Amino acid sequence: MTAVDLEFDQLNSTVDALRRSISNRLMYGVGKDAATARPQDWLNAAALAVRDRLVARWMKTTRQQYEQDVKRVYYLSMEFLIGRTFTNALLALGIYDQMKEALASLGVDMDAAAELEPDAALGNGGLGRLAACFLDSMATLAIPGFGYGIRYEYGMFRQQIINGEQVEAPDYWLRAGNPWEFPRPEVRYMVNFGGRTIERDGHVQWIETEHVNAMAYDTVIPGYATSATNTLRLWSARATEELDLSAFNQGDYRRAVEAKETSENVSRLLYPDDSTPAGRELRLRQEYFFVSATMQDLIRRYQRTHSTFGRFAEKVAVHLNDTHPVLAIPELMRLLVDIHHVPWERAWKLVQQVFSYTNHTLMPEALETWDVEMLARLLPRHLEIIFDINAEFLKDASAHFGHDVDVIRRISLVDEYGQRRVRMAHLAIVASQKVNGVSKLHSQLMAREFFRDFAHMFPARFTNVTNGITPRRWLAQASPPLSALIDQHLGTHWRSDLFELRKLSALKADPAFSSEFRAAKRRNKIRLAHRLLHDTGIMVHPDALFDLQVKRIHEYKRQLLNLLHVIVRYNRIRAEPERDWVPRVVIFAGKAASAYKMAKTVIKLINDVGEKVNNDPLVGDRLKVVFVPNYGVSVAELVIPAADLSEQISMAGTEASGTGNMKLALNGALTIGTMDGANIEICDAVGRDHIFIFGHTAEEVDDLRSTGYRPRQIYEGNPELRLALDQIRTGYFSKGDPHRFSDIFHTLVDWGDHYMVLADFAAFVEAQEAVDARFRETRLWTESAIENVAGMGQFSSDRTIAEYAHEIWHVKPVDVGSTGG
Ligand code: T68
Repeated sequence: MTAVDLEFDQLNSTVDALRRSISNRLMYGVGKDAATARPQDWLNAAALAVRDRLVARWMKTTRQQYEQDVKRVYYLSMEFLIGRTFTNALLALGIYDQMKEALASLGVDMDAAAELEPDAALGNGGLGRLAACFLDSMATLAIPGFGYGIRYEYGMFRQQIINGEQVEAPDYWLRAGNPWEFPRPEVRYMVNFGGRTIERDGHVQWIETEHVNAMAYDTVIPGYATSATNTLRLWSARATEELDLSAFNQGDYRRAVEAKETSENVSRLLYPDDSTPAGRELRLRQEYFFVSATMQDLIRRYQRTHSTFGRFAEKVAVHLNDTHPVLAIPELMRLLVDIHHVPWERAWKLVQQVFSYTNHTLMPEALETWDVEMLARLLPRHLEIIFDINAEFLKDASAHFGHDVDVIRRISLVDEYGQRRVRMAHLAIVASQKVNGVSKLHSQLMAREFFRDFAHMFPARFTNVTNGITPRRWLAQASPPLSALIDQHLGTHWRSDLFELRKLSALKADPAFSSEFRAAKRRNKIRLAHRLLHDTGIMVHPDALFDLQVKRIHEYKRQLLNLLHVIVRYNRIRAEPERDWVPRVVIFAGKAASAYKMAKTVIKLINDVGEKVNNDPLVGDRLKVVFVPNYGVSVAELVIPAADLSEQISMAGTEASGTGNMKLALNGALTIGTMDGANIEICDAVGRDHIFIFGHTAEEVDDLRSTGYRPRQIYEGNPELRLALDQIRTGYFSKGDPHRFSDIFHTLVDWGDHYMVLADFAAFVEAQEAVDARFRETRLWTESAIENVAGMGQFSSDRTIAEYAHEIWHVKPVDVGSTGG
């Protein structure tokens, strides 16, 4: 940044300047005067004032990228779970305090106003939030990166808990307008569906299609303490102008207009299914809709400065966040070959140079496939291209493996067992120059087991990039008390270099620091306790151990294992109320996919157990069970800083990485966890003494399964476990409906216990006893908590993005100058 820019920035950052801007924006942007403005209007006016301060930087970054003709990375994701933007933008610009004062001088309480901002909840869980952390880090590192996705009108559903059950309500997040986005009606691309293909003059044409326009909405993504900013471009469906002429000519104007209306459904809503792909046609349309617009857009941008495709791979990297955007591969082939007349071999080489792919799950049922018949109907040209890619690939594979039919069947892009389906992960692997998993264990399992044939063919293609989280949102923003304390001792630079936190290690034995560290945690616990009382009516004591399991509700994540321990603890307390129990508040939060019955039953069971435990006078404050409704980014920012204990208890080999585990450790929670996903790396980083590891390893899980796992034997052999399960089975927690939870019982005891809850139960309870023992030793506990914070340097998404940029995308930062901080 030049000295003039810097001065301009500083002038704009004063309380006075901000107050003037807010008043201006209230009048000319929102159209209200101060006398009638509601808090929401003030928030919008303040947001616009902030946005104005980002725009100059944004244009400058964009201009510099253009002038320097840099290589850009396109991060394609069906999900961006951004959460709120206001506070985040203030912190990035370094004007948080000034804004608070400016608003106060106008009679507005900033904290209250900030709570009115809806979450941009355009994602399901970890995968979507990871994409949002990556945007933050790409901007902060000044990497020329664009996020591309869908501007859903309805984001992740709002979860209400009514009578202990999940009830879904639509999330119309755009109701009050979205001050952060710029509509770009001039940036539109036509996206086609259906029709058929013909050959003319040696080129394939895709004809007789139906179409819809994709219109761009741009959101500025500010970097922290830099003037670099990036763009998140989300596509919204707009009906094309022409009407269905046949209907129109028959005088059926209404039907013609209605058909246009339905074409806009494609960007209407986010599919709320995490780890269980919905095999629905609209989902396939969504996937194609956004990648087609994106590929057209990036080609247009490339062509602004290049007249041939000769340098395409030097200037473009396209990253696939899981398989959801994989149709970008045949779409780019189609655009290059059919539209721009690049020869097939040349086009395929380019494709293989620009794409890279991250896998986020290995559970077979979660790997995406699409019915060949549906593809043929909706995207006939793409299916042809996929078949052509497959034919060539299988030739190479035969050359590599010899004529081994089994291998060929296994790796083919088309699954021929039963109804033919295209395996999207296989297409991604074949077309990508790099394929990565999201933790060391996950990447190993990918290369050694799930995709071993591919790894054999393309050993250099497979790599690991362990996930990370942005410390700006997950510590600086979410925990003002702890970040202020760290600032006092280390300065503020840890926000950009999280390895700085290492220095906290030296302070862990300093009694003054420890007690301030505890005080910070306590303030976060009090903040949460107030909210719990207000939202659920449950009163919890801030000196209790806050034990948190927050994540999607899924059998593999084993909320049931946690709950079985709760029930056993409850029974123990009732048997011996006078023992000096370590008081615990066990907090659950998370959404269940709307069609996932077992997950919904688990939510009901948690609430029923809570009802019983929380109202038992014999138990009192020794144990509380709370289900916090509507888990999402904002709820996470509230609960994570208040946690003492972090539950990361998936069956080993099932959680690809986890990122909540990192957020909690960064906030000084100790982990109780299995050797799964990134837990293993967290364990290495914080030290075995500061984490509670239990249960079967991934290898032991495999062994146990192959030697014959008998959950019923475990049930019969462990009296406490047996009692707890019998209570579930016989209606102890569901008086009046004794069979409500019998499926849970049978799943665990009689139907194979697929996620080996019972196999890990005894070890889990033992680990929980060790947790209690440590918690009694306040000094030791605090030391461990500090070691957890100190060890989190490597889990910054800045480190993750630096690895992607260097090892996978081969992109460099653009020099724009820092703004201090
Ligand atoms: C998560 N995956 C992994 N999927 O479960 C988690 N799936 O271990 C990992 O840390 C995280 O990704 C980031 O790498 C998901 O969140 C989905 O949300 C999803 C959405 C639609 C379809 C399938």
